[in-house]
Amino acid sequence: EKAKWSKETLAIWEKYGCEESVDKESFQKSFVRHVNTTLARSSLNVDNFSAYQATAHTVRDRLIERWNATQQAHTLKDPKRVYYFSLEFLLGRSLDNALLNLGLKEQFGEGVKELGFRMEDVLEQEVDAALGNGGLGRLAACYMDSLATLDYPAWGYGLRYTYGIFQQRLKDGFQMELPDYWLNFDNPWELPRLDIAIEVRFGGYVSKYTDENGRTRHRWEGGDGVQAVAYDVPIPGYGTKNCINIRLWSSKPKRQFDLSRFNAGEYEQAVNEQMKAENITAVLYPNDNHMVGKELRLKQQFFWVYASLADIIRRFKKTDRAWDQFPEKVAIQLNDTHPTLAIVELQRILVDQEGLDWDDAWDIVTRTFAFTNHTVLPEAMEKWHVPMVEYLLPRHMQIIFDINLFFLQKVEKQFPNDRDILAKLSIIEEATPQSVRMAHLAIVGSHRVNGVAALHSNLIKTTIFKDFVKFYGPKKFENKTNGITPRRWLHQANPKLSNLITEALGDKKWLKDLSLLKNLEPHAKSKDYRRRWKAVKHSNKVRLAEYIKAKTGIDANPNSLFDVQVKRIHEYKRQFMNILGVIHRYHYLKSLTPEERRDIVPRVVIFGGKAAPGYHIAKLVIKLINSVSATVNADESIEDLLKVVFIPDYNVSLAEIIIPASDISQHISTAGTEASGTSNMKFVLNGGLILGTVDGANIEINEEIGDDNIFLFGHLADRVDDLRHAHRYRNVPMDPDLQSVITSIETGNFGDSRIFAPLINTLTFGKDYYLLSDDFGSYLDAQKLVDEAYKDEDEWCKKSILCTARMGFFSSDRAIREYADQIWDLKPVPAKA
Ligand code: CR6
Repeated sequence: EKAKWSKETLAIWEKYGCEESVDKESFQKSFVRHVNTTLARSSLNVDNFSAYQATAHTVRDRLIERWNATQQAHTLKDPKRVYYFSLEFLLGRSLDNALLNLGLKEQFGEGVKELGFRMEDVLEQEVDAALGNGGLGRLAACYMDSLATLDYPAWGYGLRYTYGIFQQRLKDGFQMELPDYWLNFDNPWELPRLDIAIEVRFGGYVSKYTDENGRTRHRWEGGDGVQAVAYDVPIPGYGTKNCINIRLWSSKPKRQFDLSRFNAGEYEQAVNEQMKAENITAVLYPNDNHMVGKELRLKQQFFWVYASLADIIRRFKKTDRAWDQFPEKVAIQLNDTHPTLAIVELQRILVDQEGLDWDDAWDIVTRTFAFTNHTVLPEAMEKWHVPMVEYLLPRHMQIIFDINLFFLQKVEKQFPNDRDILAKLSIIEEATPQSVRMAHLAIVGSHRVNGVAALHSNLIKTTIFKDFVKFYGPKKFENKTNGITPRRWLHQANPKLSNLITEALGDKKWLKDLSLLKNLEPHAKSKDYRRRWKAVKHSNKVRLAEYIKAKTGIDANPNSLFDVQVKRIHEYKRQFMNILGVIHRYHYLKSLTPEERRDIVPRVVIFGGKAAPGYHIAKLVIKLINSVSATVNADESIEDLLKVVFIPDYNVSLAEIIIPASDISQHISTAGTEASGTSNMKFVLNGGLILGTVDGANIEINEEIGDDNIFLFGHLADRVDDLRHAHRYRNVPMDPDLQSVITSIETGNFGDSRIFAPLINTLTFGKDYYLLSDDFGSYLDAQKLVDEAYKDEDEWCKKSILCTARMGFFSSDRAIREYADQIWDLKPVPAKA
């Protein structure tokens, strides 16, 4: 296009195409312009929210510039790209992150101040983008930050849910769910691309025909169409001009409405189709580590992978390349099994539409995809009933059967007459009705499979996928230990600690190379440095205490030990064990003489987290925490020695306040159940110690920071099967301390005990599947060690500094480099120096 323009025209484009400045004055100019034009407000009518919007738009303009430059540079260079397919991106707030990553925080902060606002208040106006449940969604967000920061050519693909994860309220201590209508006001962090619309189809039928070469071919025909419309979310890197893209699809009706019905006066039916179409991306399913086989969820998955693949292929086809080069230009990472249908859809495109032979197509498919597994919990394994898949996606179901047939033929060849292994490896589960095992499909259709922490990656090889290891050999399965971005989880969430670190290390290079934190170690010996480190932790605790007071009315004394467990509420995470431990402590405190009490370390035990709306046992755990909280906090005889707090509506921006304020945090899953955990890394990076089981990434954290700086307890993963077996078939007596706590609940010390019967039954009739009784004794012992250690404030502070200093390994930059080098074969492409 440019070539066609006259010199004069080009000159005009160039004259006005210069970059927006980033100094204080240009900020103010843009800010006022956005107030007056974008918001259509007079300068006399600006509240904090408008100030936020104007600031956001000012930053957005600068983000888009980088985003454009990056996309142009990548189009020009046409490097291999990675596409990260994730049904969840838990981004949280964007403004502060963009200001810091772009290096604008100081001058824009000054600018906004002179205009009469405080940046803190402005930042507080933003609602979280909460398009995820927990660890998996936040991991995707951290990985996007690292991909951008390290200049990798990468895209995220996901869904633009109208409603994110529900908001949690408490009523009489019970969880209530409110819809998260996060798009109520305009969202400056997305670029609607209404021109990019892809028609997606469901249903219909398959017809067979013979092509000009005499080959039998298949065609998917008929069915109902909906549109996928693109919304692009720019993700700026830190200390680079690169800014990558997450493309989120929103569903829209194909036609506005059925005109014939409309004209016939059937208005309601006329808009029916519209409503059905918009339903697809209406809401994020609120289950963490739990599969619910709803048709709408399957539709979401297909809608998303169909549109994303069409988009990727359109981009690939812009350059005239042969199909066998596809895997040299495209790597697709499957974030859990949610996008597994992409494997089938790519095979369909290549065979049915592009006319490739099955085997050639399958070779391209398997070289393109890689699969990350995030759990070993049986209830989380995705399985879809064959009749449902057949009805929604008739051609895809045929292709799945064919993939399975060819796969099992190879298995048969390698293990002749072994029917057992065929049944175990089959993509189809032979039950009534049959089901498609998505994990099996994902393994068969990928060239690499990875777990998310060392223990987890070993576990999948020896348990759920062990027969696949027999068939493929061990090399297809590897480990990629999760990581977190230090930009958001230290620099942004804990600015005071970030400054103190920068001061000790001399510059901010550590934010791009987290291994440099090791140079903090010598400072642990400096008394003055420790004093300042402690002061930072204290001020973070004051900030959290103020938040707790404002939200719950509870006084949390910042001089107490802050003991935190914040994460999704799940039986396997054992918040139940934590609150039972709190009751034990309460009884212990009540048994002490005033003399003995003087030696006690005061504690504030803090909980937070959402329970899936249909997970009744998890909801009862929340109720029990709140009942214990009510009793303990109201017991004046306990004074400040123990406070129990449940902070409602835990989310990313709340995590940014809680994590920097923790002295000790709990990561106490039954060994072998928590694939990795990532908040454990965030706490330790912020100088918080952890109390945990020998599970997930706790193990590698221990290896990095040393035995002296972590409190581990409980049975190991290799004991779990035997212990469960014992509960099931022998009469194992309950741990006596646990028994007395349970009796206390049953006596009514924490309100009407009948409410809690189903919860308590999990320990008795439920055979204590998560082994609370087996671990309770060592849990209490570990808690005693924590109390003892905290008495020596100075020693504790040394540990805290060493923790931070030794966390370099857990940067998501390290994790992303491993994926890029070992799975994607991807090279950085800086947009501009
Ligand atoms: N629930 C794991 O349970 C892990 C994250 C990210 C989880 C958790 O231990 O840290 O993934 N698994 O890898 C799933 O969501 C299936 C999670 O967040």
